[in-house]
Amino acid sequence: MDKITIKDLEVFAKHGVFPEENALGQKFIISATLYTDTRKAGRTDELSYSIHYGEVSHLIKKIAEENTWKLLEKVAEELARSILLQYPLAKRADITIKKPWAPIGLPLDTVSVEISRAWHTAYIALGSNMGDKKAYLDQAAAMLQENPDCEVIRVSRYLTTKPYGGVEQDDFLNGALELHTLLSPEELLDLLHEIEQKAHRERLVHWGPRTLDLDILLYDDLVLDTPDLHIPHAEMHLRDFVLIPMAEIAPWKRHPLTGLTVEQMRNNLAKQTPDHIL
Ligand code: PH2
Ligand code: MG
Ligand code: MG
Repeated sequence: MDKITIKDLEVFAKHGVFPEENALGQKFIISATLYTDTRKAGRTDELSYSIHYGEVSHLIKKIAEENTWKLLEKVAEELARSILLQYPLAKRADITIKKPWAPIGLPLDTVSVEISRAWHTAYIALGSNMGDKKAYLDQAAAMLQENPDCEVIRVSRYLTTKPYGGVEQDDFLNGALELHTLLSPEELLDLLHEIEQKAHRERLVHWGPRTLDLDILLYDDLVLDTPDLHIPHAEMHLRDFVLIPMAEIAPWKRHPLTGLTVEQMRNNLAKQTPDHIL
């Protein structure tokens, strides 16, 4: 992607672990690279199609000077987040923050922290088979939208489905949504668990009845397997109650391991097994 770079902006601020740093202040040197598509601005010569680097420079100075944090990590994180939230055209922000006068007592040039932060696209499966199922799914979408680091882009229609997986239980209401988020996969999982908890979900029977189940299906084209988290969702290609709502919002989206589109996975599954849709 194209880049807009602010290099070595000098500010005077009070960040630091030592109390004298917070009292006296010192010089910080900040660079920011914003990833954005400049094509339209390039073709039209219209600033409104791009990001005003002057404005961003002043935003960086303001945030750095009006706050006092201990860590360069924190300053960098806050700068990246503010830029990504305030400038929708910025898809990714790389921030470097250097301290040339760090009170270390050794002959070094600078100490610095460099981070890269971005908007990510995730697809989430929604399910409920207890109580007011529609209200639980609606509430989940609303709570995601309310989170400042998340933006719900599209929500599928909901469909009533027979339980899949052998446990004798009530029918489900299922759906899927597309989310833009600044959260990491682990943070997103924590947020989904928090929302499930607020829906009074109790984990009694594995795969048993639930007021609300929120699963990460895809996160960009990431492949990630940890004890707590499997992305892409290991069974998404086997679940019509996932693929049908997904086919409504992103039929062209490819599974990062098999290369199959949602539409193709849906058609393959339909050939193999009778569906669970009621
Ligand atoms: N979720 C399960 C197990 N079985 N069946 C349907 N129809 N819908 C679900 O969301 C569902 C399921 C485990 O998460
Ligand atoms: Mg599930
Ligand atoms: Mg789950």
